Amino acid sequence: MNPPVIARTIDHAAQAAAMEKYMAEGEERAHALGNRGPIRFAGDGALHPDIVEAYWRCGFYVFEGVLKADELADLERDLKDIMSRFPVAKGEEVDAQGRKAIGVGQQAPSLFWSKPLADPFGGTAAANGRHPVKMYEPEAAKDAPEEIVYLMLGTLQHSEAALRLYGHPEVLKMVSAINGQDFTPFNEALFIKEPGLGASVAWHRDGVTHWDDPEWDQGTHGFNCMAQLYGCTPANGLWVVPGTHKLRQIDIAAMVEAAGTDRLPEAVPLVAKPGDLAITNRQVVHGSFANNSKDWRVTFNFGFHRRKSVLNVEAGGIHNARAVYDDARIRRRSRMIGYAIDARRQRFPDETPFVYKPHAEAGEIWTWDDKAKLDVFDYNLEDLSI
Ligand SMILES: O=C(O)CCC(=O)C(=O)O
Repeated sequence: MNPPVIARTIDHAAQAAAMEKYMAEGEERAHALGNRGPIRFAGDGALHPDIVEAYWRCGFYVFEGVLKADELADLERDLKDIMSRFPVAKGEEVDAQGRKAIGVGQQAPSLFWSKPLADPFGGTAAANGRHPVKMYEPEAAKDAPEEIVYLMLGTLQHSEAALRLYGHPEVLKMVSAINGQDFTPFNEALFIKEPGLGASVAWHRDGVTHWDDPEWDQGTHGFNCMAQLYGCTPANGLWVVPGTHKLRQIDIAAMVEAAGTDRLPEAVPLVAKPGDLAITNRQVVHGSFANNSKDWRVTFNFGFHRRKSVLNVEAGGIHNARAVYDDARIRRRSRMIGYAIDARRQRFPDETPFVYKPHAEAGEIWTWDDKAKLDVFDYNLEDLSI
């Protein structure tokens, strides 16, 4: 038997008009939330209570002006270097200059490819099926490449600027205020949303463990820091459904069904300028549309957990192989924080470096040198995904 062929025509012009209206309205809602501003600490060193309140109310916060011009220039130089080292095409082993390409010879997950403006995960069983609905896929230009890299994992081994950002003292102080002084790493990712090409990331929330844990709460799955190299707009940035990080159960497919579109009516865009750094709760419903705009969006993404959310927990399967995250595993993965702090100290000697309490208590000293550079190869095999 041959199943019936259902011809589905997409009215791209109507979609584009609806999207424009949605973006304008979403931006207005985003600005009314009151969850943006510089990183501020109260007199006793705690994160300013207004920030803490707004973050937990919304599930995300945009810290303005965190990265200064010199750091942005370093990151941009490394981004260009990284992109020049991508394979010439999917499945190839060399870059455009004939060098061994990034990802070749690595065991750890590295590059993720997509057709231009497509949604590679939505509506598939990939990543534990956590992206239940396929997003709208605009038409890409006829001369667009067959496939593009839109995501790279394990960023810290490919970019010293990204490593130094990971050791940013004010950012780590903020992380420690939210996740506790014994916070742990999660993983690091580079999202590249190139104009007219960048893929969509379908609506999802990140956590895959702990949902039935009696001690579960709004912060159980930690959060991601999202540093913006070029800023982000409603057209190319992340969208978030505020408050959904507080819900144990949520049916994303039903939300899309009820809306009759992937333009979820309660969602707001994360709008940022170059150098802003947002934090996004991993339990909040979030996603991004294909970048059909004229603007680049490049996010240096790095996440952190509360120690109790990962210690002796068996997890994995999405970013790293399934394993029990015992104390030794967490300590080993946390060396990246030590290397980052030291790499940053070398580049920005006038800053006061962050002191990571677990290292201080254990008397561990991490030095960013030639030996360390070899030690970080494939470090993300030991990510702490939950
Ligand atoms: O930046 C994006 O477009 C997607 C980010 C995301 O889904 C995540 O960090 O979990």
